Amino acid sequence: MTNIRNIVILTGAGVSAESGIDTFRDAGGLWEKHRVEDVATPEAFERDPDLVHRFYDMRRAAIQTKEPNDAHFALAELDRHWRGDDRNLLIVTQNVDDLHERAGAERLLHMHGEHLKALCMACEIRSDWRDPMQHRPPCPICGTPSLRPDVVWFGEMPYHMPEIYAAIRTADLFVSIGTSGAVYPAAGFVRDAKQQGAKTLELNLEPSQGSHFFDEARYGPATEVVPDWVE
Ligand code: BJW
Repeated sequence: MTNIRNIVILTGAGVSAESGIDTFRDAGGLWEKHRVEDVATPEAFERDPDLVHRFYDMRRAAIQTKEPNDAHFALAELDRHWRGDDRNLLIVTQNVDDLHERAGAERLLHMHGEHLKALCMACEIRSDWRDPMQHRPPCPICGTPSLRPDVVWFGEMPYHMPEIYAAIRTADLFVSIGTSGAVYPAAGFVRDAKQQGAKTLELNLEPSQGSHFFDEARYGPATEVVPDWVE
C-alpha cells in the first residue's frame, strides 16, 4: 500500500454473514422475513413497541451466540498494525453486532448503533443491554420504562457523522466491505472519498449498487477477500 497513510474502512452486514448473522437484502435476509416499515422506523416503534422489541430481542439473543470470523480478525490485525505518526485508520461499521470489537478492533465507530445498548427516550442516557432476553427493562438511570434499542432507524440521523466525514476528508484509501450500497448516507461515502482524491476499493460478494464508483474491486466471501487484501 505505497503512498497510503490514512485509511477509512466501511463495513456492512456481509462482513458478519459468515459468522451466521443474517444480512438484510440478500435472499433469505432479514427484510424478506420482516417488513422494514413494521420494525425499523420510529413510526413502527410508536405504533407497536412490543413487536419491535421482540424483533430486536431475537436478534440480540442470536448475535451473542455468534463469533467473529477471519474478516473481522484481519481488520483487527490491520487496526493493530496501521499505527504511527503518519498512519491513521478508522473502521466505520453499519453493523449493530459487536463482532469487530470482539475480534480486537479499537478504532471503530458504529454509525447505526449497537444491539447491546439501550437508549432511554426519557433521559437520553445509554446503558448496556447485555441480557439477551431482557424484554423492556426499566432505564437503570431514571427508572422509567422508556428504553428503546440504541439503533438508527430509517429517517433518523446516523451516529458519529462529523467524525466520519472528517476521516473521509483526509483519507488516501477508502475501502467498502460487505455492504449493498443501498442505504444513505453510508452509500454516499465512496463518492465523497473519491471526490477528495482517495483511492477506492470494494470487497464484496458481488458488485454493490455503487460499484462503478470504485477504482478497484475484489469479489468473493469476506473471510477470503478481506484477509487476502490485508496481507
Ligand atoms: C457478503 C457476504 C459475504 C453477503 N462476504 N459480502 C432516497 C434517496 C436517498 C436517501 C434516502 C431516500 N429515501 C430515504 C433516504 C434515507 C434513508 C435511505 O438511505 N433509504 C434508502 C433505502 C433509499 N436513510 C436513512 O434514513 C438514514 N438516515 C438519514 O439519511 O438521515 C439523514 C441524513 C442526511 C444527510 C447526512 C446524514 C444523515 C438512516 C439509515 C438507517 C439504516 N438502519 C438499518 C437498521 C439498523 C438497525 C438494525 O440492524 O435493525 O441499518 S437498515 C439496514 O441497512 C441496517 C444496515 O446497517 C443497512 C445497510 O445494510 P448492509 O449492511 O449494506 O446490508 P445488505 O443486506 O443490504 O447488504 C449485504 C451485502 O453483503 C450485499 O452486497 C451482499 O452481496 C454482501 N454479502 N454475504 C462478503 N459472505
